[in-house]
Amino acid sequence: MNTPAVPSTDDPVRAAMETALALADGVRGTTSPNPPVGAVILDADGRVVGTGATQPPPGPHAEVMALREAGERARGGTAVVTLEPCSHHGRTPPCTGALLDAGVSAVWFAVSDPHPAASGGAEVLRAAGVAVESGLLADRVAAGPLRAWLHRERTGRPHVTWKYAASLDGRVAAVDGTSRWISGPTSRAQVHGLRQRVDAVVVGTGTVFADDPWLTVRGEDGRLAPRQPLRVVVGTRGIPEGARVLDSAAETVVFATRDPDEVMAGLAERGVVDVLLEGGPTLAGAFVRAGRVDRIVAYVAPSLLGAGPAALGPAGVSTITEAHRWRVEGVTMSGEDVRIDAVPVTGEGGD
Ligand code: AOF
Ligand code: ZN
Repeated sequence: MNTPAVPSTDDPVRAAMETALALADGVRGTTSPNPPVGAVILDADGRVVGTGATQPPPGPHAEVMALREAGERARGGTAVVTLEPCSHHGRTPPCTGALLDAGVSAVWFAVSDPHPAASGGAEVLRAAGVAVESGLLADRVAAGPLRAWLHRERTGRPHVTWKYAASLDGRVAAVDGTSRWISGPTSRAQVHGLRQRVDAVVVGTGTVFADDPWLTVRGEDGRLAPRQPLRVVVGTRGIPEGARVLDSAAETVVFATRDPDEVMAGLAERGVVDVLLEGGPTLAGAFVRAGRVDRIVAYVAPSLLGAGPAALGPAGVSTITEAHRWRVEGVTMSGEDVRIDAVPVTGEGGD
């Protein structure tokens, strides 16, 4: 085929993959248990004639959405997709069939589909005479929109991001228990963005007693977003009547256990892939100890408290050599706060 193996930055295929990546990012939190995928169709002259992203199950896959928009203009064109097109009939017919029916002559995808039933799309397309290339922007796709789903495919468990906001001396509340607001408005707004992109938000009963959090996604105007993540409360203490997590703004489930794996199994059963763990220290300690935190997003505020609970409760460390080791993959300013992103030393990286 004529397309170069590694397109330059001004290449329409590369630009299309950037668009597909952004499209995939835009549907994070809405597609589980399916992966959020983006697709762009270029016509034979390299012009964008269709864009699409995975719809909530059992809705169409990204390729089908993009092909619908492209119509006849897809014939002889190129499909650019963040995930290898599926070759199986699941909730929806195979995307390989849709691409062949549409008459595309080339397909570029970023990441191979590891799902046993859906994989093999590249071979199916090649066998039908379509030029197929893979790997373009694969690292960014795998570390971004596909990160949680790839983790779930690999481990069978949802992906967990532990988010916390602490003072410069690592505390999440003052000695009297007050914690509003440790982080600044920019960080608090970012947290709504994080919640928006996950399937479930998890807290311990201790946090429900201490802070009575609402755990909803709100816009800048304070209004509830149309789609809300599942609210999850973990612990054996029960929840006080009238707690805000029990209102009708979003669905809530309670797990009367302290075992992270019981929680993970329960969430996996519900099709949850991407989890935001929001505290508090006791629950976070249990998750870290069990090796069930896959990424940390820490907001560190330039304030000092001197006393009060630390961000992390007991996590099975009794001497320095037992410390849980993390690799910092990003440090950014968030208003007046510092945001630190970290992954386990054995982790995969990403945003
Ligand atoms: C694609 N494009 O946009 C997505 C894909 O049950 P189904 O039919 O919805 O298929 C689910 C599987 O398809 C899922 O496990 C994954 O392997 C793949 N997802 N494939 O070609 C898409 N979301
Ligand atoms: Zn598909």
